[in-house]
Order: sequence, then structure tokens, then C-alpha cells
Amino acid sequence: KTITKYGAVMIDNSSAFRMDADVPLVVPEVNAEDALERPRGVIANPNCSTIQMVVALKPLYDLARITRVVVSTYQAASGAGAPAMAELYDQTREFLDGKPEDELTIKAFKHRIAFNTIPHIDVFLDDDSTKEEWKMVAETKKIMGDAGVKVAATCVRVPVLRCHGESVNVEFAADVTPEAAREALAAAPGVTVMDDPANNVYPMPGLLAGTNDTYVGRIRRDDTVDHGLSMWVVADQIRKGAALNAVQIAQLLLPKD
Ligand code: L14
Repeated sequence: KTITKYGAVMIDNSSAFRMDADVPLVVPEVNAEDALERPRGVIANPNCSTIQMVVALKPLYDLARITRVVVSTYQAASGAGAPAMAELYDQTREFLDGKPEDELTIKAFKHRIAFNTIPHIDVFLDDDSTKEEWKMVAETKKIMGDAGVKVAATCVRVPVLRCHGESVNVEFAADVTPEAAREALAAAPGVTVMDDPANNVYPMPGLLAGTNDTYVGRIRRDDTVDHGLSMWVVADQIRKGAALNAVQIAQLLLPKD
């Protein structure tokens, strides 16, 4: 209230306002126009995992309507803050030093993250999904402007410092070839296609920290549905998943010269 009272626009990075009907939820590559209609002077910055997924989905949706998405995330420790990164380092050292399991320092996560993966991000909801998974479902529909896009999400913490990875299966209303998908993604703003299996080229979280783009690789047919593609999406969730996206929203509001 105090921020917006005298006309300033607040770009909020938390999950507090994201699903409010009178607050736009914006990823500039996807729905920049939504930033213009902001009755409360608030624009919400989406969830990190959702941002990188919709950046990759949008150019594909423009080829054919997307009916269903199945996503599994591989989320970096830094999503839970700097102390969580420190915990990954320290715990790895303790583990390698042979410290007993019950003496390891476990604070940032519910379980040991070193040499482990934890299928639990944010809190559990009544239907046994997690709030992080729910965010990916609800926010994707809102950002894409299509409540008909069905999303099934499983969010997993992995012992990576920065950059979320996402295995994404996309189902379309009409056929989209891997070649057409690659071409559309290569031409899309904020996307870098990294997809050359013959030369072992695909995006990897451990090697992309500090980058601004959303990287897409492993693009191939998903033959288990009529019109399906599988792909692997990586982005630095601190940059595109948070700070950079907020800066890009602010840039949308600047006068055009
Ligand atoms: O909704 O990786 O902005 O713990 C930020 C931290 C989502 C989870 C959000 C993480 C959260 C994320």
C-alpha cells in the first residue's frame, strides 16, 4: 500500500499476489501486454520453475495449442536461499568425511540434500501435492492465458547449486514436429536451443549458472500421445527465474524512445 500509494508500480517477487485476479502475472516473453492492466499498481513476478517452463512453451503454443503438460523439475538448492547453498557445500564435505547420518547438519531442507534428491518443495497441500507443484499448475494457466492447459507437475530438489532443470512432456491439439519446435524455439526471444545429441550437446544446470537465457534441448517426439514432444529445459532460476524477470518487467514500463 505505501509503495503504490503515490503511483509507483510494485513488482513483487513473492508468491503473495500471483493468483490475485487484479494483479497481472508477467513473463515478458510470454504475456508482456498483461503488464499494462494493473489496477492495484502491483505486478507479480512468477515462480522460478514456472517462468522457465512458459518461456519454452510459448513459442510452441504459437505453433499449435497445448492441451497438456507433464513436468518434473530438478531444482537447485539456491532456490531456498544462500544458507541452503552453504548447507549443500558443508553437508557434502561432512558426508565425504564420513560423518554419521544423524550428525549431519540438516536445516534448510527436511532431509540430507548431499548425494540425494528430495521430492518436496514448499509445503504439502490437502491433495498430497506440494505448493510448488500447485504454483506450476495455476501460474502456467494464468500466464499463458489459457485455463485449458492441463499441467501435472512433480517438483524435486537436487544437489545442484544454481539453475533448475525440467523434463517437460508437451501434448498439442495438432502435430508439431521436433524440427518445427527447434526452429520456433531458436527464433524465440530469451531462448537458446542447445540440442545436438550426436555431439553430446544439451543444457546442463551445473554449467549454466550466471546466464540469462532459457536453454532447451533433448527435443524429440513423445510417441505415447497423438501429438507430443519431450524436451529438457534449463535456466538460472536466480536470474531468469527471479531477478532478471523482474528487471524485464520494469523495462516494459519505461517510456519507449
Ligand atoms: O514461489 O526453489 O517464488 O525453494 C521461491 C523458492 C518457489 C520455490 C517461489 C525454491 C519460491 C523456490
